[in-house]
Amino acid sequence: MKTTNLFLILILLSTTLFAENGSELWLRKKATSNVNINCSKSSATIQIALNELKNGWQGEDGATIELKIVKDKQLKADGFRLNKNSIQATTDAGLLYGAYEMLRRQHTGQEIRNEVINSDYNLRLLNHWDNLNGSIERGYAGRSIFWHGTDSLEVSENDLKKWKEYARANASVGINGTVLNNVNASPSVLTTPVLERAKAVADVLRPYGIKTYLAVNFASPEVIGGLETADPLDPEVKAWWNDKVKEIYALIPDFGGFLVKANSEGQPGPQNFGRTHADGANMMAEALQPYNGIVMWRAFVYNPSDEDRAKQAYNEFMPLDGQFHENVIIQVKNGPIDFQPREPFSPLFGAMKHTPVMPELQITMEYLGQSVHLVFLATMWEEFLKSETWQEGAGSTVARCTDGSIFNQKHSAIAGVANIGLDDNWCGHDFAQANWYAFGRQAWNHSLSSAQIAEEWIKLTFGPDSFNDKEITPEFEWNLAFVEPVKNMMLESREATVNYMMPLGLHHIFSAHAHYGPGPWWAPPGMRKDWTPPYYHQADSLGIGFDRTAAGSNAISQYHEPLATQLGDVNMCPESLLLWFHHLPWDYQMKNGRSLWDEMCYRYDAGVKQVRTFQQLWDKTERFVDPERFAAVQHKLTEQSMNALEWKDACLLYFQQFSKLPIPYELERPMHNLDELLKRDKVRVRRSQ
Ligand code: GCV
Repeated sequence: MKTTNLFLILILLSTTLFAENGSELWLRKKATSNVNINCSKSSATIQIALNELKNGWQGEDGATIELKIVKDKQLKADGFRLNKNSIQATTDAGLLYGAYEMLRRQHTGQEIRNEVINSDYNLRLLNHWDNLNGSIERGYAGRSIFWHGTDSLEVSENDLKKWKEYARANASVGINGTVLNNVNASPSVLTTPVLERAKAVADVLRPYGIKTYLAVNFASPEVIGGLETADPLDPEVKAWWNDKVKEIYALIPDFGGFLVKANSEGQPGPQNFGRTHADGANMMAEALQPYNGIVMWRAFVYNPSDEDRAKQAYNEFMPLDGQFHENVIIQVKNGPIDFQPREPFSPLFGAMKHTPVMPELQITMEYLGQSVHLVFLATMWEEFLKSETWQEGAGSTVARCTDGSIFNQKHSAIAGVANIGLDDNWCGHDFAQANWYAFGRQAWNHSLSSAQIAEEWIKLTFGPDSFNDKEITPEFEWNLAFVEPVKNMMLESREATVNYMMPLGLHHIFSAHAHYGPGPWWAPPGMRKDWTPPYYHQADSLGIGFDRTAAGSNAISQYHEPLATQLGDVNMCPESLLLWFHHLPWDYQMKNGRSLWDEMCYRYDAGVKQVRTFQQLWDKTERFVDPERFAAVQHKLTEQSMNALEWKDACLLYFQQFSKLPIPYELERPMHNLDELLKRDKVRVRRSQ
């Protein structure tokens, strides 16, 4: 081989080996100084804490710190006391969380002082919608990290490596539980060979303080147990679940419990046997109770009926409040419909006063541009968690109604539907990692601001070690020309998406099935109405929007006063939710004096412009980012920009058929025509069926 060829191969090899592919997430900072650590206790968890501190220490060189298990009434189970030279906790996991916090502060330049840091929620879980065959429902980052098929259950070295990296990333942001499989659960998940693989995962997660949970299918006793029924009051069914739970705990002694989607979107449930959700949940809770296991029972239920879909979960679950066992938690999606770019909070939050209720957030961006659009979700979750329910007077925010501080409940919990797959960068989009990070941080501390979370994530994920241009004077230039503008882009990104997809409270006007791209027109004959966009936007020659006031579906009555009155009064309802609650004429006058139609046009236009600004901003950061991640994000922003324009044109041209009004002349003219967009959507819908 010629020397030049060899040389070329070596260069190629080194760039491939050292290419930044995002796989290190926010954990890429390495130690720059030495530390001595004293700790009198040893355990697998503490060993991880020691290694992390040694490998990541950026404090004073040669410092000595102490890790100590203490008795301290101020500390909750996962909490810790952080000091310049010590971390104290009542549990090993507390010490590990303390170690990660200490490093985070060092790596992001935050102060370390004497402080007690407890978590707001006790249970902070990821839900994986991973199927046993390795596919992921609403997954946009490759195949499952847990499952490769029921004929491939053997655990490989690669599996173990991936699970360990996954556990480490989760622990570093405080996530302490994970549901390994889809809520549309295959009954096979409870067969012994599958449980053995779940045990292997649990063994890797345990030292990182993470418990393992499974989503189960309510019909399992019939499908895999050979029983004639799955009726929760049937003694044989109860015995089947008791035996199954015993088998699980023999394999996984610290198993967390079950997550259940029942009588929802075709899944079996207690109602198949004339029983209630409480009957079903309590039967499982009884089986799990001796082992301290819990049941997370989802309230995502709706049926094709004349009742507004937004009201159905409340109607079904409120009468059951107080009937659930202590180890049942009702898991409620943040909004009353389904993870839309903007929804009001579900009225169940705070209303169920005798049953623990946990929020379910969606980290994977089913409805927000999937792994193509850059959307930082912390702002959406912050808005949700800080929403005032008024259930127990002022200050009864959703966060406080669910974290145990208002209602005296044994368990407080929060879940996020994971956006993780086998892609090199875990999440499909480098910036989607920020949403995994943000979920963990907000689950730990729901008062953290999105701005702080964004800044932490940027400083941990990028930085001088990955500068493309080595001449940069790090601190000053980096902060001014990278951290600040990128943070601002992240903070603006969700509102931009709301603008170009569905401003002013519009919702669920997506292309069918895949939920990617616009489809406000989709309503094939015979289709269930509540699965078609016209059901939600209700556009006609008179106006647009869903009337949920007393004159309409009266969904506002499910909210507590004074909120119900505020939402029901068109003059007091926040404009961001106007068309969620009101059907208004096209010439309705907005607060800024524009007509509703004009305002819609301006909002769509603003969304498109915002994404174009993101493109410009990102291009200016090239010097600060390694070529691989720079190009990957640049490429995605281009696609997002094209998508935003498609959204704007599709929605405005479609709604214009009803409003019969011109798009204000000072705005950019449509770049597509409606026929072309309809054809494009037909192809998209066909492909996704
Ligand atoms: C897991 C929506 C999604 C489904 C999801 C369901 C749920 O309908 O489109 O993919 O199923 O919500 O949360 O159960």
